Amino acid sequence: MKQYTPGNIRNLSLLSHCGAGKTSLSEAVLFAIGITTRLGKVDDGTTTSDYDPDEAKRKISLNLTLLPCEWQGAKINLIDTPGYTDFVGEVKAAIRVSEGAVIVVCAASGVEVGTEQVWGYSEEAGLARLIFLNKMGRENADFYQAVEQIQAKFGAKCIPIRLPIGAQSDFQGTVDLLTMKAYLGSPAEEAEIPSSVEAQAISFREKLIEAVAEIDDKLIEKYLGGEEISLEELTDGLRKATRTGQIVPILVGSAVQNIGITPLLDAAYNYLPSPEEQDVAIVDEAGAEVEKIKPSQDAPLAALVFKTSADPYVGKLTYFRVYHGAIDSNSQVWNVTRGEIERIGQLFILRGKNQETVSQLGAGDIGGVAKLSITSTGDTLGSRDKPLRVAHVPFPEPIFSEAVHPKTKADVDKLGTALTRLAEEDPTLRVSRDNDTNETILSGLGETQLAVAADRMLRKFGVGVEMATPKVPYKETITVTAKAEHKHKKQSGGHGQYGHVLLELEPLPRGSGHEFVNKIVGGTIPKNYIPSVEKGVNEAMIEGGLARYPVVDIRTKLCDGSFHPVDSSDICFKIAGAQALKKGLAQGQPILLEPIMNVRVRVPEEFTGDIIGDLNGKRARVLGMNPEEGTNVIEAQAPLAEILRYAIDLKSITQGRGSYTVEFSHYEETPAQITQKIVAERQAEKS
Ligand SMILES: Nc1nc2c(ncn2[C@@H]2O[C@H](COP(=O)(O)OP(=O)(O)OP(=O)(O)O)[C@@H](O)[C@H]2O)c(=O)[nH]1
Ligand SMILES: [Mg+2]
Repeated sequence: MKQYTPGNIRNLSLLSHCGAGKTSLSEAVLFAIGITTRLGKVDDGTTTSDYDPDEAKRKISLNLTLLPCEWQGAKINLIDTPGYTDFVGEVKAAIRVSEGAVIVVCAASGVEVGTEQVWGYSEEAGLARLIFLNKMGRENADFYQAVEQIQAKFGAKCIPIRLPIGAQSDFQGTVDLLTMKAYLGSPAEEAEIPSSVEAQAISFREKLIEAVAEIDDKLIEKYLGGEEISLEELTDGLRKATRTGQIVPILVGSAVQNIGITPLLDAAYNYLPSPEEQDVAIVDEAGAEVEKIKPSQDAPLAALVFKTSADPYVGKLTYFRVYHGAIDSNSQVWNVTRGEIERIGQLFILRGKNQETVSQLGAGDIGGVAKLSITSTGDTLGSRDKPLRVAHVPFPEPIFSEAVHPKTKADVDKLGTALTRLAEEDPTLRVSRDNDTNETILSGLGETQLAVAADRMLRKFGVGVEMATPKVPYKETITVTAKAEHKHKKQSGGHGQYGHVLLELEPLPRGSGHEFVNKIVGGTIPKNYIPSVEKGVNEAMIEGGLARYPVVDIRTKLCDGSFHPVDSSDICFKIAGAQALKKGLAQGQPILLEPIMNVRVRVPEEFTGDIIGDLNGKRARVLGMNPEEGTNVIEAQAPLAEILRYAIDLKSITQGRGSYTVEFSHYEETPAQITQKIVAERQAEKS
């Protein structure tokens, strides 16, 4: 591909509810332009976009895919994204590097949960938008009903610029409301507008002209004066209004029938903004905006790394978008985020999995490079002389965790590397180690994402794992003060053993941990043995007597004891300390403590009752509710044990309309009934 100026590029994300047809649409684009010679199918796993074996297997997109193509002499960097909500990290990355979006809506299903979500994300990011009503040939497809619904949800600014000719099995083509020409079949042939849609076409064209005129003072005068508005004026007006988000043009077609595809490219080229029209926000280390600059090719580099993929055979692949300046193959750049030099090898553009080498990529363009050594997702590549930093992708925080259990000994050894690589590829995945439960925890956004991660670990790194709900890190403590004594004494010929301690255990407030206090006076236990007593106590605290969980929130006072001048030793006092503690814990009316989490659930208002009902069933305390723009934010505290799989429950209660965050708050006493159950389980585990 040749070099493109910022004004001659369109970076464009395809966004939708899952399954509305983004991948099929991108496949149709490549076919319509002649980049591919046969139209691949999602259901056969033969599309350019869903090339990942896991995508072909599941028949859904899991990654963002770059699909650049040339149209009207401009480069359109089409980015296909996944619709399934677990993979919203990829959607956010695609949006971050785009100026425009096509919101794909199924003409039969209309606006769905995911449509509203991506509408919200693209609005937040300030993207100019087009809407494509896809699947017009499908059963139940109804263009006019879908348009009505879109306008009800997103406003009257969403306005058709094309109408369908026929629908469902009779879907034949589209009418261009700007030129008032009809196009039939695939490849499309120009025709007269059929009489069946003529009246609709006239009426919708009128609505379109009115909407465009309203935004432009000169045009409104003409319009009200009854003057004809020319095609050029209409196109210009529509371009301005679309770029500022005052109008969102609606187009129509069918990806699998290859109808309405090139008009969509025309609209993207004509109406959506180029990188040249978008000032680049430069941020400081903390991500706060410091200035806005006009993008220019002949300037210091600022490029954002928005994705990294790790393949054991191909190696590490870095995807970046240039905002300012240009980047050259076989050069050196300054990694502004890390303050280090990075060596750049051969640059390329990616189309699906195919790479095409290029010598340079300039402002506004998107490309890839292999085997970078220090750079990861979110970093800015720049110049050392004038380091400029651009904002990171706003990735969501992980909310759903599972414990990862390697299947074999060999898998244990390779697990760490595989998990690190996976987390490098997907910034919404996080790996941690729970030292209380001794489990390796993988956290992400949902069950499917973690299941895909497990598949990838096996396929890419040969590591077999099983995923399980993580164990709850319970703790133990006492509720009353207790005294305990232990004398460790043995006489087995020759040298004897002697250590004797008297402890007093006191309960402390939650979160205090453990305090050891030495109250020995007058040398009843010589000073040099005190650390041994403490060591014994500490070791015994690791497993409490109730259910073998760590003991916390107590003060252990070493009050008295005795020693033997010959038989006493460090080890004897350690044993005495440990044994005394165990006795003391048993007498202190021990209880089990469980972690309590702060939960913030955001749902549309109508689900508030169901959410609270469900939370109550999960032993949660609802602390408050705050209405926020048609949604309700419910704040609650709930035991971790009850909300380990909340992501799944929330999805099913709200059909995916809810979201939540969760963080550790504090430990609390576990109710007696539940304690009994856990104690019984732990006993069964041991035997
Ligand atoms: N009838 C009909 N089916 C379509 C059309 N476009 C896509 N489909 C079908 O809809 C299903 C989903 O299509 P995809 O292209 O995978 O949709 P997607 O939006 O990429 O899905 P995700 O990546 O999972 O979000 C597939 O079975 C397609 O064959 C269309 O225009 N007409
Ligand atoms: Mg897809």
